[in-house]
Amino acid sequence: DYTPTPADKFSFGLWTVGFRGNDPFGAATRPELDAVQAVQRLSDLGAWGVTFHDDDLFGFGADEAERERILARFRRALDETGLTVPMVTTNLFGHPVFKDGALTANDRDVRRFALRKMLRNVELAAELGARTFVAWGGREGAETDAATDLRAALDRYKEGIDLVCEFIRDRGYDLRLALEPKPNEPRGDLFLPTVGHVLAFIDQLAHPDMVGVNPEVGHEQMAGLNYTHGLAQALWAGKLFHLDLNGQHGAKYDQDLRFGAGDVKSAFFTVDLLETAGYTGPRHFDFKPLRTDLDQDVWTSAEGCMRNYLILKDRAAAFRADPRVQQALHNARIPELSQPTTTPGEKPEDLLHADGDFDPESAAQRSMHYEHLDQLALEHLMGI
Ligand code: GLT
Ligand code: MN
Ligand code: MN
Ligand code: MN
Repeated sequence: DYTPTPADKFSFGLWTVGFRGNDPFGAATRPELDAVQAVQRLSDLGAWGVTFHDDDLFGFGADEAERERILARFRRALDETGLTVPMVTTNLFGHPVFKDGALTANDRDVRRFALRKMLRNVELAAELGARTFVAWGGREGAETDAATDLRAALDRYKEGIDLVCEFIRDRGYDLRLALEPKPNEPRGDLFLPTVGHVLAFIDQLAHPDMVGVNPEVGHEQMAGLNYTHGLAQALWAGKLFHLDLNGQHGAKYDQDLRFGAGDVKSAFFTVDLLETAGYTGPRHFDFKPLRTDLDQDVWTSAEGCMRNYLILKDRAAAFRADPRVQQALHNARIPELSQPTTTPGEKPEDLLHADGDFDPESAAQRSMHYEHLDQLALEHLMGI
């Protein structure tokens, strides 16, 4: 009946169910949500984990005593519910001090402040047993290329991430970083805009093994890219450390719809990939309940994320198990793609002179039968 349990490893950001509905054109439509209440409600719904920014929990200016008090209360709620904190992240975008970025701000004092905020939050993440530390460069970017030095910005981005890794190593924490790409919004152009950019950036780092990607559905789709392909390449590179599931309708502002409410066919193949590729990490939702909706409707939205994942998991499994699909996959030569292109021991020199009888004209006459295969996928998705 698609009721989630902690074994499904569903997690939610405090900022998701806690989103108050403010947007660039209008004020909040919902009251503040207490973090302890969020933990309890999420646990009641069958979630496994809760994640947060430092500022979601404490507020930007909280002093040590205030932090301790809030943390004690939060920990009690975690203990009572059994909810885990698999991931923690840092708010380096909300306060006006970060108006020109954090790790890549032109103002060096701001960069040093941002790093201190991050290191402090790494301590908290480790203290709470989180295994992943997400870094979304929300304000790392520009509106005009006159206002930055693009190559220096990348040097500073690397310096910042390297320093956080060094800190984690020095402290001996069991923590990995996951960088979250986004092409734009709130800046005109953000640095590290897509999964591919992040993967290439990681190669330049001092400790590439400690750093992976946190791909978000909507962010790749805002760039017109195929989210499932991005996930697959991150998995292939051993870099899918975490992910943000939500919904988006094409290239427009970041919608952060509940998971499934967007490109549902893409969501079907995303779940199919995660469930067949052996991804064992959190199924983390980063969505914003519609600002038209209040009270219980917020929780209906959270529940919808999990239900949609479980329904799609069910549909994808049915698709894979269907003998007609297996035949169609065979007819489409999918298993053939797993065969290496050369035979063992075959050298380029051998290949150059091989297959003398291959006729490209007749090979071009082989239909791939993808229409039928795709129709079967759609019918399973639609529940026929
Ligand atoms: C913010 C952003 C998300 C990021 C969060 C982590 S904050 O809500 O829109 O995509 O994942 O910093
Ligand atoms: Mn306008
Ligand atoms: Mn996100
Ligand atoms: Mn988003």
